[in-house]
Amino acid sequence: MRITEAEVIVCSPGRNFVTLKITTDDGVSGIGDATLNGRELAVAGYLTEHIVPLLIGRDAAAIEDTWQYLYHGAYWRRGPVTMSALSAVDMALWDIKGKALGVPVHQLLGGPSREAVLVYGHANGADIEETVAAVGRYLAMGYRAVRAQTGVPGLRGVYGVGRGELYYEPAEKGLPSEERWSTEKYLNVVPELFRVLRETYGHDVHLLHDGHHRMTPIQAAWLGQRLEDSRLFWLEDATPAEHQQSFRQLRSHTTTPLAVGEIFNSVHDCSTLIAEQLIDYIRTPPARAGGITGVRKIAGFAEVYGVRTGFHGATDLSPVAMAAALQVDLAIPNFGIQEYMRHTAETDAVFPHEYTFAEGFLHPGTAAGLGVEIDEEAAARYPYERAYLPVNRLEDGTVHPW
Ligand code: EZ4
Ligand code: CO
Repeated sequence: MRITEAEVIVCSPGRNFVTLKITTDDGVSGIGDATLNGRELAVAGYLTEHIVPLLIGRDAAAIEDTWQYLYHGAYWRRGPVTMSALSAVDMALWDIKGKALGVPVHQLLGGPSREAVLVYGHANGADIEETVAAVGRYLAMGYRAVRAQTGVPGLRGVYGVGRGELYYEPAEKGLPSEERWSTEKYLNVVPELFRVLRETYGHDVHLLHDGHHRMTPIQAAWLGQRLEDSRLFWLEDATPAEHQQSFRQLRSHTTTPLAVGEIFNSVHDCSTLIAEQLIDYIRTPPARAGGITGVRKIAGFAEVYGVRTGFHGATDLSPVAMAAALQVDLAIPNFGIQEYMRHTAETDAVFPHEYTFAEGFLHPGTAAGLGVEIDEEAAARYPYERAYLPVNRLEDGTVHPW
């Protein structure tokens, strides 16, 4: 089964997506997600110019060999552009293998370890009252786990606070917008938000929160301590993710469970975090880690140290990435939770998929392969539109992690 064609499809059904479609001489084709929010065309160019020529004529069944060839063969390994490109190739090859053998990919990964995949949804509001109401709407839809993010008095455009839709889309068309930030103001509201949420909904729902890399380790430690009685499922990206050593300090101060890793690309980015058990959940998804092959290396390493997964699943990960994540989630022993931000109807129409939501769980379905397709005619109706994530500044104008 030789690869005869590999095509990069860029489309924008409400937001930009980069998809790789690989076709074999048997007529089987598979798809992978190569979207890197705000840097989409870098990955598209990397694929078109440097990867596609290497794929033509290769054995589509040799997934691990192709992963090693592209990872080590580049010499310039790791990094988000390289690894997003590799992720797309790898997902497409697993999709092909599943279709060729007539089984869903989770059967190739050892079969299901659970009946369905626990997911969390995203509630947000302009203030505590609105956010509490938004959490109630998610619970009414059947969610058992909800991430809560609230606006902060005195700050405009806070991360995680959208327009009250089921999806939250931070990327904006055109050049980057700028937001203003104060960690001190933020810390004034977050403990109170979770106190009110527990008072309103009790302890029989999982609550999560994303700090989005904005606190110093000692600020994060303060927040983690204040949140202990609210018993969060996790506090995510409490402090900038590239400082693995910061988590030693944070971990020694709080029993609030910690999650990090959506911006990581390999096990090397989280080896200290995992081996020293400084985190509870690793968030690096197949779309960032070099596909299913790459994320299995991270998940396997994490399993050894009792760290569970909680893959990133925001709207900038296409339904193709979500389908791939769900195949892994269902199969691995150390699954924890899956982020699930619903896509728009336009996106779902371009990427028809088999996964379904019921009572707070997703199931990847039993279709052969990943269980997702791309409607190329529909995709062609939505050409790429330049878009960026916002840039963040402190109140005095200093650039701060967004
Ligand atoms: O900001 O995916 O947990 N989810 C997140 C996301 C990220 C976006 C960046 O593209 O942090 O909302
Ligand atoms: Co996050």
